[in-house]
Amino acid sequence: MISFTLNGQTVQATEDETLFDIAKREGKTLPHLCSGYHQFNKADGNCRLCVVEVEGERTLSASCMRKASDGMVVNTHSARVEKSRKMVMELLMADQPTRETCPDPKSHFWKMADEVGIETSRFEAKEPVKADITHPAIAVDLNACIHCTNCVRACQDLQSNDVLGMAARGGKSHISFDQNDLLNESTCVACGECVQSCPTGALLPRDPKTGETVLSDTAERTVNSLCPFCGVGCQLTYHIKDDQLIKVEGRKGPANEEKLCVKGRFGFDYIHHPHRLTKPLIRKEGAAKEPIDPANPLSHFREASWEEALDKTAQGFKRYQPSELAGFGSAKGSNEEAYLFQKIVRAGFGTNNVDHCTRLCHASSVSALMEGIGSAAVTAPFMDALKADVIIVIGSRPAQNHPVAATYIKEAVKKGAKLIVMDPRRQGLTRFADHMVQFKSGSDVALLNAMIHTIIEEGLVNQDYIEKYTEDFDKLADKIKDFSPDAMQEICGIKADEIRTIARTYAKAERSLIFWGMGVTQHVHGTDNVRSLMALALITGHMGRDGTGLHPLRGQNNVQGASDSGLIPMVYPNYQPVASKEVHDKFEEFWQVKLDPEPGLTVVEIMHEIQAGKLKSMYIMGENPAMSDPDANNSRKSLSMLDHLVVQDIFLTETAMYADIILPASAFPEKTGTFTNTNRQIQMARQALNPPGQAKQDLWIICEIAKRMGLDWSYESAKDVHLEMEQIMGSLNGITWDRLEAEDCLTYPNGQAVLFGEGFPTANSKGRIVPTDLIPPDEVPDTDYPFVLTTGRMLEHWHTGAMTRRAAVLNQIEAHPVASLNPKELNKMGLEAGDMITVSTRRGTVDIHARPDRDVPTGMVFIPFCFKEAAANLLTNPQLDPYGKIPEVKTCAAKITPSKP
Ligand SMILES: Nc1nc2c(c(=O)[nH]1)N[C@H]1C(S)=C(S)[C@@H](COP(=O)(O)OP(=O)(O)OC[C@H]3O[C@@H](n4cnc5c(=O)[nH]c(N)nc54)[C@H](O)[C@@H]3O)O[C@H]1N2
Ligand SMILES: Nc1nc2c(c(=O)[nH]1)N[C@H]1C(S)=C(S)[C@@H](COP(=O)(O)OP(=O)(O)OC[C@H]3O[C@@H](n4cnc5c(=O)[nH]c(N)nc54)[C@H](O)[C@@H]3O)O[C@H]1N2
Ligand code: SF4
Ligand code: SF4
Ligand code: FES
Ligand SMILES: [Mo]
Repeated sequence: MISFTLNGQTVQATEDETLFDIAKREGKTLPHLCSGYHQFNKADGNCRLCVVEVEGERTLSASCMRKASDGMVVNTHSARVEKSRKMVMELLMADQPTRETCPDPKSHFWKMADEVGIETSRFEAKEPVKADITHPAIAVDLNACIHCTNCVRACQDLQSNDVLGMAARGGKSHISFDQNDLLNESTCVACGECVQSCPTGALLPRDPKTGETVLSDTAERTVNSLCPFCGVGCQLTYHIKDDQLIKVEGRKGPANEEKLCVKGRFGFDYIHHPHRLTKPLIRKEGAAKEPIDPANPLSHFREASWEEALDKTAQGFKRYQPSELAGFGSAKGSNEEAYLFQKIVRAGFGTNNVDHCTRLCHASSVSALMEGIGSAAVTAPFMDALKADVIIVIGSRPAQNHPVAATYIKEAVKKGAKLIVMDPRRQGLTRFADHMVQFKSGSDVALLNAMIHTIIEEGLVNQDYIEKYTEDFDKLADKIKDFSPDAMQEICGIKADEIRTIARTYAKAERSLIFWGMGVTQHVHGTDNVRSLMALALITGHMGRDGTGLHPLRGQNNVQGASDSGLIPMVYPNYQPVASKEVHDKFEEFWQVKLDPEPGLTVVEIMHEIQAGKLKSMYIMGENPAMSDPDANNSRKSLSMLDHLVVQDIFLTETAMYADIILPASAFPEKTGTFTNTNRQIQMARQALNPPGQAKQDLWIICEIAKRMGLDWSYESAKDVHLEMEQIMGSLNGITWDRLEAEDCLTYPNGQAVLFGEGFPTANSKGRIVPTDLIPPDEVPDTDYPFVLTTGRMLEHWHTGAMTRRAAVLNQIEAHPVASLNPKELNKMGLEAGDMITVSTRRGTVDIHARPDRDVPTGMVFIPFCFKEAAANLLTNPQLDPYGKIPEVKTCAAKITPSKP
């Protein structure tokens, strides 16, 4: 600690605090434009508005750059300082339109002008330039730019998107997108970080509906909450006027530090879409179950009162035996909703047939991780990328699907970490990668086992770690003999030398961290893929220390929490096995009901059992299986065969069209609850708005159905539910509702970010190494179906498109269904960008626009599953991984023909 004089007062500080921060802490925020306005990794010191006088020094100092030192005497508002600030402000104002003609009269800039006491400038104005309103989300008017470079640093340092820069020299220098491109034609990914950092209004957000710019201070109120989309769990602030969301800004959460991506920042308006369900709907007597006429989607339904809809819902469920009922809960809902949903199925329906989209997602990760190390959550948070020396990203495209997590990986690379990307397709992280390992799809085990072979053969294993913390290394060492890089190179398409190089790089590093995603899990051998990744980490001891470990990137905003809360057929909340008599008895006692002793059915099994006549009725909340389950023709047939289907959603989804009763629910900003991100961080979301029309809170709806099924429930709020969860979920130890309210974010278990430094939660505390064999994909290309079809996501759209295709900005950026192919394949077929093609597999056919994409290898076609007009899942293979029961949606055989005009 040091001590110095600030404006006549003695203050204490540390040596790394800046004078700006100390003054702020002491209650005096100094005028500022280039620093302190937005969260930056480092201050810049270029606007000179924050200057202070240090006694005995000839020049004034920028307080945002200057550290305090012992005994220094600082004055923040001396006559010299005031005079200098006025001059600075006048010079900056010369670069501005007048307050009346500028883009944002209430901007931070004008607040600073008022604070410093400057109205007009005596200096010459710069040449006017044309505003750029080509982008649907961002309006650019560089007439208001003061060259503070906040946006450049936001784009480069915070997001590592590297679109914005300064071009030209001297008086002609200016902000530029790429090579001075229009924003819409640049490589901008619309994360909006630059917009949030701009103090003048030169960059402003646009209203998604009207395109008008949204000025500072428009909001009547703000609410601190979370992003509703992905598992990164960005904290944000909703800005509200006239009960409409008008703007979203990033907030300083531990997982995002104010950063957001295009969906979180500009994708909020789906909640105000006219398609929102606002009244309960009941299928008309005698109306058929086939899909509804798209032009008149409500024709099969009539409006109903809540009383009638809820009574009919519960009476319907009561007609069936427990084994004839099932429920799909939601990873978009809160922990409290997930807990109540699994409870109503278990305690009210009397069955464990309750599952959710994790089955299509990380089920294979969960089965491998539970088997090997007794815990399925990540062992380290993604921010630990910054502490790693080597990072592997396999079967995952974080720059697109976890964009804010990706910023940490990109930053790590800039600071010297080595990045190995392993994926059949190139991607956003490729340009940061030291090794882009573009291997053959479906050959992960071959590639990973060849790496393990190298590590064992070259003695790069961590013998101490293996002895202390693992078992069955011998079995692996024995099995791996067949997997030399030379033997595997043909199969995986990567040269033996390259395999050896990446194996050494991973093994020899002090700290290596592995991220993986759906390219690893969504295969018939998904569990084996994860077992191989785990073996890599266990034999090298890259586990349990900062910057090491295993991070299966969780997808949905609450898929971690929904799983933790028990939306899984074989386990109760906190992974307590249904099959254990002790656990079963404990829950019977705790809930005071009779419970089914048998584990339930999984998502795809449920779809099959409907057609076998065993399942008759379902409750589906916040999932869209008609679009997200594999082999959609078949899953839609199953949905149509149900006697009694109740769908609780915010839109009339493709799934809801098969419903007998549709219950209009609350969207994310309309409710309060806790959500768990991929880092095991439990965070508080707060209600910003009321649901529209007669739509109701999800929690209320579940409770009302439960009451009508004879359950004696009296939860008034999410807090009541959380209090019950705290009693039965050990993982919530110390994580109380009140603490979450106050602190916004708590990590489980016990605040530990990195797990397993001292062994694993297994019977003998050791991690089990499970050797794997080569299993080919269930369907490989042949002469009839020569292409590999792979499916997945795009940056702007969320899964089945239910939300994002109703978000104006997102749907303008990606408006039409596209299939991506290598340009060489398009040339071969004589096709151009945008031409229609027909893609078919043994299960279905879609007509779709062709998009040339060099990231896709020849022989492959990629289709995202967000477009209902060309639903990718009409094509996919429902074949399951035997352990995780996850379908192989990442690869099947397809043929492509140009569509007939
Ligand atoms: N924008 C956006 N973000 C999202 C989502 C969204 O819908 N939209 N969804 C969220 C959810 S729930 C999830 S689970 C995550 C998913 O996020 P990711 O795991 O990144 O998902 P995908 O895009 O499906 O596929 C990942 C990668 O697998 C690769 N791949 C294909 N076949 C193989 C293979 O055989 N081996 C390997 N190693 N790789 C292969 C693909 O080329 C692709 O790059 O994203 C989350 N974030
Ligand atoms: N071909 C192919 N298929 C896949 C995948 C793939 O890579 N390829 N990936 C799989 C993966 S990883 C996943 S996670 C699944 C995702 O599959 P789903 O979970 O079925 O997909 P979403 O579109 O996210 O569905 C969410 C639904 O919840 C509704 N909703 C949103 N917020 C709320 C709310 O607050 N309350 C209520 N009641 N409803 C709400 C939305 O309108 C939407 O209908 O898809 C899987 N399917
Ligand atoms: S929106 Fe994001 S990617 Fe685009 S210029 Fe701004 S900071 Fe860069
Ligand atoms: S990274 Fe994920 S959580 Fe963050 S803003 Fe984007 S979609 Fe939302
Ligand atoms: S805020 Fe310190 S120099 Fe700009
Ligand atoms: Mo997912």
